[in-house]
Amino acid sequence: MTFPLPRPTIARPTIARALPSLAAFALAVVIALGSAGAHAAPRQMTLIIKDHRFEPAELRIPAGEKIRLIVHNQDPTPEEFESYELKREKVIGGGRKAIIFIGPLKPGSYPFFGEFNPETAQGRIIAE
Ligand SMILES: [Cu+2]
Repeated sequence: MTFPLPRPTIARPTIARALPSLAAFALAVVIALGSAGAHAAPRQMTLIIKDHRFEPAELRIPAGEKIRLIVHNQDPTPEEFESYELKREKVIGGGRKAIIFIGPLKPGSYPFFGEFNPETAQGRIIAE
C-alpha cells in the first residue's frame, strides 16, 4: 500500500491559517507593552506640611491609579506621615521631602495624620 505524502500540501495551508492569529498575537504584545509604558510613570502629587498642618488637608486622587505622593515637610521639626487606612508610615525630617507610593485605591476616604502633631496635622485622601 502506498500513501501520498500529505505533509508538503498540509504544511503550507497550516502556516497560512496561523498567520492571522500570529498577527493578532503580535498586536496584543504591542498593546501590552504600550500600556505597561503608560503605567511606568505614576501620576505625581504633592502634599505640604506647614505649621504642623497638611496642605491641602484634602487631596483628591483618581481611584484605581498608583500615585507618587511627595510629602514636603516645610516645618523645621520632623513629622511622621501616618495612615492606618493607607498602611503607610514615614518620618520626614524638618525641611525634607519623602516619596510615598499609594494606590491603586478603591473609591473612598483615607484619613492620614502627622503622628508628632496629631491635634493639628490631619488630612485625608479622597479617591474618586
Ligand atoms: Cu507611626
